[in-house]
Amino acid sequence: MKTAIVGLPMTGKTSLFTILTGVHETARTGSMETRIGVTRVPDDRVDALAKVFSPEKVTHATIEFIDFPSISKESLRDPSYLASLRVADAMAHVVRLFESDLVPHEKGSVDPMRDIGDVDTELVLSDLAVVEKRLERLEKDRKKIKDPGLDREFELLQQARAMLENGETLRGWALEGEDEKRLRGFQFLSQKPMLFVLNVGENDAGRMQEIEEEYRRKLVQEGNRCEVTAVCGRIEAELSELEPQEQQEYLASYGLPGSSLDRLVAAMYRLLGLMSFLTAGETEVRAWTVPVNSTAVKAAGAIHSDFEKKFIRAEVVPWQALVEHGGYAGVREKGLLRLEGKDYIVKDGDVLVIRHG
Ligand SMILES: Nc1nc2c(ncn2[C@@H]2O[C@H](COP(=O)(O)OP(=O)(O)OP(=O)(O)O)[C@@H](O)[C@H]2O)c(=O)[nH]1
Ligand SMILES: [Mg+2]
Repeated sequence: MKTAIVGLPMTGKTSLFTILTGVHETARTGSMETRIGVTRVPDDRVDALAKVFSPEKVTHATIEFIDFPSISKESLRDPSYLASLRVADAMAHVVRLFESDLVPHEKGSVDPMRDIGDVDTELVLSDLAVVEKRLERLEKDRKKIKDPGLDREFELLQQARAMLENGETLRGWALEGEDEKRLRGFQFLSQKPMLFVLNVGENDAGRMQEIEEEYRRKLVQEGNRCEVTAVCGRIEAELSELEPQEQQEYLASYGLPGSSLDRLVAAMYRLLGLMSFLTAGETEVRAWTVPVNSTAVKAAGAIHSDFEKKFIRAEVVPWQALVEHGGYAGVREKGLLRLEGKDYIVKDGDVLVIRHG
């Protein structure tokens, strides 16, 4: 899972990247260069299961974060910048809420809703250019070749153009099945799920949850594939040098509900409709990320494509039960290990043992 960290200049993108990945700022060789870091998704369940099984290997889910130079008309014309942005699964737009005389804001004042609108407008204009170019091409091709596929693509792109010309992003566009496949290859920027990361000033750290709620009301609507999370970049960058226990105490003293990593990852999972199931044994304890409402056979496929093809049954137990009863023998004795078929809907935190041919 790749998340692009984007935003206007001096909003705290690199600070956030460092907090999330532990990768520190290094000199860039080119002004359009991106940096990649991998983050282990924090998961208490994995840690608890690892205590029970003492496995050789413990594997958390991971998210790749990419720190992008600030977004602008120029950067969105740079081919390598665009190419890296297109392959991202989601964007995290770092929005500046902090005031600072030492750090000038590109637009002269702090105005989060203006910045959100401006960045979205750049994404929309970039997509519009792609749509118009393709429509021109299709216009010519459709005169020469009769193909219902091309006709449908033409229709869909006209709809896209209407939305984009109206200044709307494509995030709320519910495309399904064949239509979704037809347009997938364009990797439209304004269609990517969007997490707004509010970078709150240290004086407002205590009001972070309140601020997050306020912006959630403004920005998140049913089906518009947006989420909001607040962070305090300055404080957390300083805390990242401390031991986890100390970090927790500091965060609590600022009235912060957990680290930004925990909250950002949770928001990202909600945004993308993801959950985790687990596998546990003496060789490995591991978290696997799948879409919410995945069936047992799809979950098996996430582990190995052969498990999906040759799926017989899944043994399922909630992770708490496995921890509480000290392993499989314990839960089997209590009758807590259930046998489920292909169509079983896997739940967040289920531990699965896949029986396959
Ligand atoms: N006061 C305050 N300063 C911050 C905060 N977050 C970042 N800064 C400062 O803002 C400046 C820019 O931070 P970066 O993280 O480099 O921002 P950026 O968005 O990566 O900047 P560019 O890549 O240059 O566009 C640095 O001097 C940071 O110390 C914050 O929450 N509060
Ligand atoms: Mg930066």
